[in-house]
Amino acid sequence: MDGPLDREINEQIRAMMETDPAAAAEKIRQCLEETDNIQLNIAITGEPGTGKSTFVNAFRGINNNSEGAAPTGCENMTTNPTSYHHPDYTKVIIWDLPGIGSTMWPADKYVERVELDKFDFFIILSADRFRENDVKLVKEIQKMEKKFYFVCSKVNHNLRDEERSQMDFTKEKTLKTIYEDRVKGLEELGLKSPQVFLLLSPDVSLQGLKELKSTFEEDLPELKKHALRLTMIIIYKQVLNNKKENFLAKIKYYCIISATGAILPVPLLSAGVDLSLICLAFRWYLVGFGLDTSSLNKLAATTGISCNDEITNLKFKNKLLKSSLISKALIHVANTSVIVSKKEGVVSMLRILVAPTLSFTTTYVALNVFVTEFAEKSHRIFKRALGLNT
Ligand SMILES: Nc1nc2c(ncn2[C@@H]2O[C@H](COP(=O)(O)OP(=O)(O)O)[C@@H](O)[C@H]2O)c(=O)[nH]1
Ligand SMILES: [Mg+2]
Repeated sequence: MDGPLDREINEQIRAMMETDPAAAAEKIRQCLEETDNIQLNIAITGEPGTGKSTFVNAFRGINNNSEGAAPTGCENMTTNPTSYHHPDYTKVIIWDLPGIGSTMWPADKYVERVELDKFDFFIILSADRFRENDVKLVKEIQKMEKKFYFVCSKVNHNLRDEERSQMDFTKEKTLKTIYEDRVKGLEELGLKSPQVFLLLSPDVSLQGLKELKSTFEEDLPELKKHALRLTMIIIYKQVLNNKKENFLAKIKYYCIISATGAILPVPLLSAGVDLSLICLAFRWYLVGFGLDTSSLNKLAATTGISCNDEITNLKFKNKLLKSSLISKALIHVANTSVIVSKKEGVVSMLRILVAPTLSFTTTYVALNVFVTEFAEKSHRIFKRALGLNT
């Protein structure tokens, strides 16, 4: 499955992310303006038999028996995710997914096996009240910060049942009750203003589907942009992880230098070596993760974020972070020395004997903290720069 952008542009942006995150952010900003070029992969999901394949057809404006329609009915269960282009919307691909909770697609394996994370937007079909599997899907989608519509299919069956059992039955009142009940179910899961649509039957001309389509048309540009932003954040995270791995792999060399300095029996030399190394590495990491002042200024300028914004404020937080992390590292040295001296009692001898390990550990801990925290911070800032809340 292709991502929201052509492979070539994706690779171009990835390369920029490695060397110049601000330039990558600017390129992404340009891509966000051309929503026609952004692909949106929509997954139609839910339990088996809820009308997913029928919905795929209706959404594409065709009937179940039209040519090229998704196979429907209990004899034509969807066995693998199958894609369909939408005739009216450019770069919108609809994926008819197998039902969650069937013998072939058990609920506990569904998310991984169906590769739910590859899809950008979800339409969950349910032929009744919320079930455990629907909740599972909603939670997974929320975890990925993606969006979804909830579609209640076969509502004509609910209407028929209510009509039989209620003396004062009216269609409007029952539809309102069903709608409110489904919305309440989603709100109880912590969702604000969930988008719920009722489908009375698979008829392509019916009201529920018309409403869904007009909402979708309105939402489409924003859905595409959201999909692009999320994908770019995932790529950035991969780039950051590679950088992190590289930096972490080199830490042991710094630690050896630090430990070598530490065995020299000159008072305070080891702390001096540790500290200057730590400061040097700190600077490399800042630049490497695009957190130095000039990179942050460039990012702020390209993303149009004002001076009072969080991104600019982070520059000041960096300064604080710098002092607090370094003092943390020194406190670590101090604490370790105290523990050793109390236990053994022969402070000066042990100071020389244990110094290499001590210095090694201190530098190791401090540099690990920097790399991990900076990677995390860089990820948050980039997310923010692309307009996603952190
Ligand atoms: N009454 C009614 N039947 C529907 C509706 N949607 C689908 N069906 C029927 O339900 C059966 C299963 O539909 P299908 O699309 O294959 O379900 P899937 O397994 O979720 O893909 C088919 O016979 C459809 O005609 C609906 O909204 N109302
Ligand atoms: Mg199906």
